Order: sequence, then C-alpha cells, then structure tokens
Amino acid sequence: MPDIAAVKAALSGQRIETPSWGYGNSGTRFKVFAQSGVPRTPFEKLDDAAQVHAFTGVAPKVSLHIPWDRVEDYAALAAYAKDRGLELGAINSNTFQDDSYKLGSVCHPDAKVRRKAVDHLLECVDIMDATGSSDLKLWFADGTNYPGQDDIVDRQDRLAEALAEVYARLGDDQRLLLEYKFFEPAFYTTDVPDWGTSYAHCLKLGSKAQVVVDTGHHAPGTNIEFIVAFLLREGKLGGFDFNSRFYADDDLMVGSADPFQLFRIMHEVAKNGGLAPETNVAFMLDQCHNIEAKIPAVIRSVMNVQEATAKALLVDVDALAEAQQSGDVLAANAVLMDAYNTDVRPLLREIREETGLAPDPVAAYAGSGWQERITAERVGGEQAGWGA
Ligand code: AOS
Ligand code: ZN
Ligand code: ZN
Repeated sequence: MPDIAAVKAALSGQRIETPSWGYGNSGTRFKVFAQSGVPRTPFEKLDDAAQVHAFTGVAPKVSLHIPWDRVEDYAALAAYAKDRGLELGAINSNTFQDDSYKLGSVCHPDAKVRRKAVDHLLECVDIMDATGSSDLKLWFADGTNYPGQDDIVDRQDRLAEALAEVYARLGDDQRLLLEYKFFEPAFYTTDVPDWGTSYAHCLKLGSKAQVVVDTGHHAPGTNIEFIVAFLLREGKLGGFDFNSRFYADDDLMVGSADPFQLFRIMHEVAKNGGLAPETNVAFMLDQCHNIEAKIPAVIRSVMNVQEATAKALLVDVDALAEAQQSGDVLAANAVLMDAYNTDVRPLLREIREETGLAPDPVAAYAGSGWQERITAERVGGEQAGWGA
C-alpha cells in the first residue's frame, strides 16, 4: 500500500503554474463577456495570482504571454512577483496576432517575416533573462488552409532553422518547450500538429528542448496518457498545458469534463517519476474563464489537478505490478479503479490544515473580501489577449 506520509509530501511539494491570461477578460470568437474587477495591468494579474497561491499553497508560479504582458521593466515585474511570494514562470511567445503572420510565422515563405518572428522569440529569451524564467513555451499557429498553398517540407525546414537559432540563444538553465496542436487556426496542414513532430524537432535540437502536452490539443479518443508515458520514458516531457477538452481546444477548467482522463495522465506521471523535482515537468494551466468568476475558477482548477494527483499517488503500484505480471487483467484494472474511486478531498483538506491553510480554498477565497475589493477598485480591466 502507498505510504501516506510520502503521498502527503508529494502533494505538498507539487507546484502548479497559473497563466496570466486566465485572470483577464476572455471569450470565444463570438463574444467576450467582460467581468468587473479584472486586472488592468500585468502587475494586477500577479495580485490575483497571489490570491490563488495564498489559498492553495501550491501555485507560486505565473506564466506570462508576450506581448499581452509587455512591461517596461521585466526585472521590476519579477521583483513585484517575489514580494507577493510568487515567481515568473514560462514565457509564452505570440506569433499569431500580427497581420504579417497571415501565412505563418517561423514557417512563412518570406524570410523577412521569419526574421521578425525569430526576433520576437529571441526577445522572449531576453525577457526570461530579466525575469529569471527558465522556460520558453512555443506554440505556433503556422499551417496552411488549402492543398498546394505552400510546400510542407520547406515549411519544416524553416521551422527547424528558426528553432535552432532560438535554441542556440538559450542559457544553461533555460529550456525550450514546444507545444503541438492538431488543428486550428490552419485547417489543412498544421506545422506542429502532433507530439511526434514536436518530439522529432526537440530530439534534433538537444536536451534543452522538450515537448509540451496541452491536454486540449488532441483528437477525440486520443490516448493522452500513452503520449505522456512515452515522452517521460524518453526524458522529453517538458510539461503540461492543462485544460479541459470537450469540443475542441476549449481551454476550460482542467478536470471538469473528464476527471478520469486527468487521473490516467497523472497516474503515468506519478508512476514514471514525473513528480520528482529533478524531472522538471512543468504543471501549467492554459485556461481562460469566460462565463465563470476567474480567480475561484483558477483555484478550482489547481484543486482538480491536486485531486487527480492524489488519486494517482494512491495507486497500489506493487499490487498493480503483481496483477500485470500474472496477467490478471481484472485485478490490474481494479487497482486503478480503487484509487480513482477514493475520495481524496479529506486528505487534501488535512494537508492544507497541516500547512496552515484553510481546508476549503474556494470558500476561504469567497470569504476573503478580495473579489469585492477588486470589483470596487479596478475599473476598465483589459482583455486577456484572445479576442483583443
Ligand atoms: C494555443 O492553442 C496554445 O494552447 C497556446 O498555449 C497559447 O499560447 C495559449 O493558449 C494562450 O492562450
Ligand atoms: Zn496551450
Ligand atoms: Zn490551446
């Protein structure tokens, strides 16, 4: 049976990174429903992230998106974060909201556009130097809409060349995380459509390049936990962009529509060393909150990841190995289901109380007065970036 003290230590040691854009206004391509009290600056996004960390105790890192989080002085932003018990996490590049990227960014047929895109990526590494961030997260909207629009292989060559230039600029403690997405916004070819393409590029680049698994970026029925297990085995799992996927890349709360999938993913992570700090898997959220209150939604998402992790840690791996070895299919499956069906909320409440936190972070936030305060004080909150 799992050792409860070790389970507790793993849970209190887990770090979940929240996205700056999850705190701002966002929406679908049809409508942004603006909320009152949303942050007007990247500094205010950090103020909200600090609330999430204060009530969960496991969310000290915040990912930034450039240029959505552009500021004059990034070192000052990092210092502001530090004063609130936070640190700046992954720097997300943005090569998808400029007219010049209509035919792509790093894969664009015109070398001048590629230069502009790579310069932006290099600027993101400069920002990492200033913020102390170790991860550059790259997602490319590049692709084509029509057969014949551009040459598939030439585009791969351009991608490889751009990545190599950025890779060469990374410092010793920095890494490049390459995200994949099987469609959208390009609907015929996508230049990094799947984990295999991302893996192949990362493998060529070297040990400082790893794959990011965004849980929303797969076709229905894809066995994401297989991808996770494979990448961990190869030392190429850099991290997650957690969210839910029910229709497409819906970017809603992780673990909300399919908590069993999240459990299966976290089981592979836990079983294959992915929770060990030295494996350096970044557990990031990539979500927006369009119709629900944002800060409690981020808190709920952090808790969903914690609950899936707790269940994964409760898997009796010895019993599982024994059942697998003896070919007892039903017993092996039952070991996983027993862990999944355990109510881990009392355990998590206990851990929080032992570390001086309120047992129910959502209720504690609701009673804190923060939401009322920002609603009164902040007028004219900005868009998260999407739909801006
Ligand atoms: C886009 O679909 C990707 O998930 C990226 O991670 C993107 O930069 C992020 O969603 C920002 O909202
Ligand atoms: Zn993502
Ligand atoms: Zn996405």
